[in-house]
Amino acid sequence: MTVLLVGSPEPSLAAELSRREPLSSYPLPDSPAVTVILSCGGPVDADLIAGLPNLEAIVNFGAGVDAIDLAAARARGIAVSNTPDVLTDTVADTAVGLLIDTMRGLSAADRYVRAGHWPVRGPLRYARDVSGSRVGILGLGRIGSAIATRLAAFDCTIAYHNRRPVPGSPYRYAAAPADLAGSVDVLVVATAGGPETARLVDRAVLEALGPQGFLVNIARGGVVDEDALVELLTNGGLAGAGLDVFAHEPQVPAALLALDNVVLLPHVGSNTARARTAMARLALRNLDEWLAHRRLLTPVA
Ligand code: 8YV
Repeated sequence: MTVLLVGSPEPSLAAELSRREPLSSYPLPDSPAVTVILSCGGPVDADLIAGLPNLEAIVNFGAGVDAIDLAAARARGIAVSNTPDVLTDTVADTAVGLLIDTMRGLSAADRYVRAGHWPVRGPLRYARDVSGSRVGILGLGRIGSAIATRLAAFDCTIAYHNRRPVPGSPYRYAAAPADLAGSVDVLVVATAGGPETARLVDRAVLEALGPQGFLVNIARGGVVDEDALVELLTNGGLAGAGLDVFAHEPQVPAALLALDNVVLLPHVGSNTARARTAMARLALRNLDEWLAHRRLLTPVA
């Protein structure tokens, strides 16, 4: 049985893998031997899946499985696992940090001090309060809920949009993304990526958020119409944005680099030693469970 490694394992996973038998990498001398893929950022597309006639399972390092063609896997009855839960708190912390940085202009203020502007230009213009603000969460899953819990402690008024209302949720449900965007100060994107949510935050949603509104995205760049986002940020159609994810990573639209109302992070949502080690171990536990018992511990629904 051959396990195919797709993508490049980051240090936490590489460290765990170095203690094990080496895995195969593509192109394979013998693709019919492959029964399991270990995916680190993919891509696991329909062509790759079609070229592996005995593929049984795809084990993903990461919660997001948007780099895997789930429809192609499903059509062949191939099982897929991810690494949920172990990164929830870490990603939620990133989201709140990014939101505060964006609304209060902390990174811009840091640049101001470093550039020596303070003694020359004096105090900065006023920023916006996070405490007491109205926050819209797009996607009230595990991570969205953890973000909401944190922001509730800042006395924020929380509303959300989700595929369907979450039973028992204390937060106001908005029937559509544009309704949510139109009723909040900051919209936090926490949905899954992939075809179902592609450009869910389109120009109309961003325009509903409006010149006083902020966008925070810790989900996937493809969930947002990036061209419309850049245009609105550039011409004052949005107050600001905090972005951990982009449509074509690691490329960041050049126009954003010049804007002081934008905070840009290189996809570091889960980037702590604890979270990444836990993700690596959970991915490998899924792999071992499949190899030993044809079962996954954390299958993707
Ligand atoms: C990881 C993530 O950096 O888990 C996810 O879906 O976006 C991040 O936590 C990424 O998946 C690693 O490839």
